[in-house]
Amino acid sequence: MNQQKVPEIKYVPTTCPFCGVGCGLNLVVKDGKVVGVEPWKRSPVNEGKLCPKGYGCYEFIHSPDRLTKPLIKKDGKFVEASWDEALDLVASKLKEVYGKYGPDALAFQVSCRVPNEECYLMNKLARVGFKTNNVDNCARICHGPSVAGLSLSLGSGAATNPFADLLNADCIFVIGSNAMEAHPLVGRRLIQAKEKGTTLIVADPRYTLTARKAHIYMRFNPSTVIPLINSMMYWIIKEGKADMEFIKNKTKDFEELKKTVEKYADVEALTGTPTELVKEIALKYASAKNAAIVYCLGITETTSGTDNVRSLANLAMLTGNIGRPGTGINPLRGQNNVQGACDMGAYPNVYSGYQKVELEENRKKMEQAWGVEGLPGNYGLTLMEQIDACGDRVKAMFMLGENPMISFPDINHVRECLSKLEFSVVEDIFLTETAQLADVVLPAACWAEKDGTFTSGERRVQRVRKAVDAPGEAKPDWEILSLLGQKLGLKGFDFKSAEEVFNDMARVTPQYGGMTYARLEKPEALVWPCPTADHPGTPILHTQKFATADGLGNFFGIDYKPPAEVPDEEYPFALMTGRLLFHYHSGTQTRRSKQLHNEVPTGFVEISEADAAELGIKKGDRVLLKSRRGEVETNALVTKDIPKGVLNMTFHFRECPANLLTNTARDPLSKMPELKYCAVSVEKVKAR
Ligand SMILES: Nc1nc2c(c(=O)[nH]1)N[C@H]1C(S)=C(S)[C@@H](COP(=O)(O)OP(=O)(O)OC[C@H]3O[C@@H](n4cnc5c(=O)[nH]c(N)nc54)[C@H](O)[C@@H]3O)O[C@H]1N2
Ligand SMILES: Nc1nc2c(c(=O)[nH]1)N[C@H]1C(S)=C(S)[C@@H](COP(=O)(O)OP(=O)(O)OC[C@H]3O[C@@H](n4cnc5c(=O)[nH]c(N)nc54)[C@H](O)[C@@H]3O)O[C@H]1N2
Ligand code: SF4
Ligand SMILES: [Mo]
Repeated sequence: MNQQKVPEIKYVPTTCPFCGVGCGLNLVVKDGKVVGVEPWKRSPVNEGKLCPKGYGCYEFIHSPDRLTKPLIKKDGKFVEASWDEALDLVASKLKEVYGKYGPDALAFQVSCRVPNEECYLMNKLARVGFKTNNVDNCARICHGPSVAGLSLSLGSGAATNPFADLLNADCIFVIGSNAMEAHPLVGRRLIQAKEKGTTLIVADPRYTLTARKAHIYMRFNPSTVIPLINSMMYWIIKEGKADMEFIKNKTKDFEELKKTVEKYADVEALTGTPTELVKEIALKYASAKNAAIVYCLGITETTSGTDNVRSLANLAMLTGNIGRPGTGINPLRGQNNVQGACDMGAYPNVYSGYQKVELEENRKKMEQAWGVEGLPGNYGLTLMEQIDACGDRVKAMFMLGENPMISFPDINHVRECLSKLEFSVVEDIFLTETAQLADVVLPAACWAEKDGTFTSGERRVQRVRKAVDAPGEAKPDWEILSLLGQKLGLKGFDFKSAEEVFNDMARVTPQYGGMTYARLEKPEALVWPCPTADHPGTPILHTQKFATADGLGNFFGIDYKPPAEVPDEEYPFALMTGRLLFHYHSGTQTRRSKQLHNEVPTGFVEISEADAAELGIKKGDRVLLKSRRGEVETNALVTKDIPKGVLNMTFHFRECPANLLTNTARDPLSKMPELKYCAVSVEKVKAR
């Protein structure tokens, strides 16, 4: 009898590379290729369940158009180069710019898609190699206002409670989050809680998939969060539902809040929400024994982002809903490793662990640990400031796993700025729209081809494991940065593994100080803060007191400000932008998945039935959108789900990119651009 050879199949447990929920999964490896995804049931985050992106996450790995060799642009065309040649060029050009213009002429943009080890090394390279704090990540245009706002209110910018803890809530208030599409495995927790008897309230300008799951849905006009929350707080105080004991013992400046919200009894004219409904929801939230707030970009991505976040912190503190199971204020962090990128010090004012660069003791500590002198104490340039400063203050830029030519506001402006640089490097897994503009492109290994850790939105630090080899000569980002550090002649860059980088990071980062790869092996991993080797980790924050200097939570009286650009005669619609279940950001990965592409092959704009009727637009018609910054042609989707006067688009599709239209105006505190609101016009494209 012929013995048939059974192909060897390997299952490699790892963490999903898409959103900040941090689902665990198994990559199925056969003949050196990832051929599928299987549930990893022991993960306490998703218990073996995945969303469509999780199931489709392996399909781009072996794409024929992965970058496989370093590329150098010569006479306007990319030419393949050896690693030595490419890294020598990058090292010499960065040094030349540094020598000619000084440290602030260099800028570093760090991905939230790559493991902690790689974010940490980029922060180290910028600071040790070039003495600059111009290092930032895309949290700036995501939950930057959460980091800023929650730090001001509570002393720490992170989510307060674990996702599974939503099952302990009696009431959950979801605002500006479409969790069913953007964080589906948190969406699952919302549904589980509802089945257990929790009241689910969803507030959103659009009747989203998440809103459809709610007991009570509250529609309000885009960018009117502050009057809405102030009004809720007015009714809570008026009806005697404020938790005066909590306020007295754990907070300060309540009087300032009380005085401010007195002006907001009735806000219907501004928000479009009936006062009776605002009052009903406020009292439901305040009367629950344990109530949790879940929010996302509908709160943060505006010029009042930090104020919106502080308003939500006000609401939680007013009702004593913080520091216990089933309570808290939970920003759903977006990218798989956006929490980590911030933790790792890929931020212009802090080293890893949020150690402020302005404090001399922190600089001394890092100088000693890293074996350097003269670390700078200034606040470096933020993501969008780096773009604006191109050609002026900034002469060279290093973009690691960022695709601003699709994902930053006002793409025409981004292109113009990037073209003014004397030198630019992009390190990515594909030749993106941004990479095409670079002088040097470095090919990176993707998450399935390297070791590392991602920190999810609940501060859970989980392992990423190498399942297959990278294509061609692509290398893990940590290895590329280590080699570059060595080319630059820097000490402390001779790493042989991702684990060595992790250990280098953990010894200077208090919240990660007690973590090792060995300790992260268990399925539940570890949740920071975990300062010592025997510390079990900290799933819930602020249980005794707040993380502020005096231990008290800060109330702020916050007044409404309109968005930077409002509809007028020429541009009569408000444009909101966001996501779809099946696609992820600039689409480099999800658009290469057959399964996901078949679900939604291209973009569209949502328009209300009333507006569509007035403009003679029908479903599927081609329409042209214009703003003060650009124009985009796309398909119309006529729907009941959005209010009149409002349009909604996703930004995933390069053939109809929403960010040609969006506004770069920024929140003064967090420097967040107004991605969720700008004025546009829309017209039907006449058949040619
Ligand atoms: N499928 C998929 N999932 C993702 C991503 C992805 O690209 N695709 N990206 C990940 C990332 S990085 C992030 S940050 C998250 C984002 O997750 P979400 O923030 O949940 O996603 P968005 O689609 O941007 O939607 C935000 C919600 O805010 C609402 N909104 C818009 N304007 C306003 C407003 O003025 N006020 C209020 N209250 N609400 C408003 C929108 O109607 C929408 O329902 O998703 C993560 N998950
Ligand atoms: N209009 C509008 N614009 C938005 C938003 C919105 O709601 N509306 N949301 C904003 C938000 S919240 C975010 S987070 C940003 C996201 O913006 P980006 O971070 O620019 O988006 P991604 O597509 O996730 O791109 C990251 C890049 O990383 C690359 N990459 C993936 N894995 C690796 C790796 O292992 N190594 C390397 N070197 N590269 C890798 C991908 O190929 C991709 O080119 O977009 C923002 N832009
Ligand atoms: S919910 Fe997020 S982490 Fe989980 S499978 Fe979907 S994209 Fe991946
Ligand atoms: Mo994000």
